[in-house]
Amino acid sequence: MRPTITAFAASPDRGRGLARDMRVRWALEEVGQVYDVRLLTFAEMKEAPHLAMNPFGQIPTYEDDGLRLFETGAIILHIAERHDGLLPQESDARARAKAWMFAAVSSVEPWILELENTGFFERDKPWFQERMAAVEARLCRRLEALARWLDDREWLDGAFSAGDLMMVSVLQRIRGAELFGGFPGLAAYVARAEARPAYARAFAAQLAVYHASLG
Ligand code: GTB
Repeated sequence: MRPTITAFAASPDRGRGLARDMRVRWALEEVGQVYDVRLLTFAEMKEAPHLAMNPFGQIPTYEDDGLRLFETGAIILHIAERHDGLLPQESDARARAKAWMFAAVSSVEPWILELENTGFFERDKPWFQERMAAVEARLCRRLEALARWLDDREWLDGAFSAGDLMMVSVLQRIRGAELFGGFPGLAAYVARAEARPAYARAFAAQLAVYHASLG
């Protein structure tokens, strides 16, 4: 039985691997699990069958042998628990790798989303410049702490883990932002992760979907 995930039928990121199915594809590739993909239009994401799997009407979801999951953190933790390759065997190291997964989605990603949302939705407000500066400063403090931790480490805690997979997936969202230029260590960390063969296979798979959507 192979798992099925959902993804955009036509991703608004134009195949750049920024939609969140990419991190699930990457995790599945890292552990060598083949999978199927069900592609959804935006309308289908808001219809009852999909809302029964994800109440927020979003992708990705994950189905395997009767289990239905949403939220990439939960999906990737499930994959990592059931296969070798994404979590250390030793229990303390395993707990620390999970801590980095949570750090990615709860201590770093919210500041990145705040930056994006401010840029998208508040640009026309008279207080935009002041707010943007404050949002950037908050994000930079998180990035400085992360860069300090990484220092000359290859990965966050020993071998590459689901913690790195989540953290890199989160950081990719700001790769093009001017402020990320101030963090060459983090850029190199993202590049190291993207050089992994499993990442390349996942990226190619989502890009093929985007190219097919162009008709
Ligand atoms: N917390 C959830 C998780 O981690 O699973 C968030 C899931 C989520 O945000 N899904 C988005 C979605 O379904 C797709 S990835 N959005 C549609 C909707 O809410 O109606 C977010 C995303 C979308 C587009 C780009 N892009 O174009 O660059 C990047 C990321």
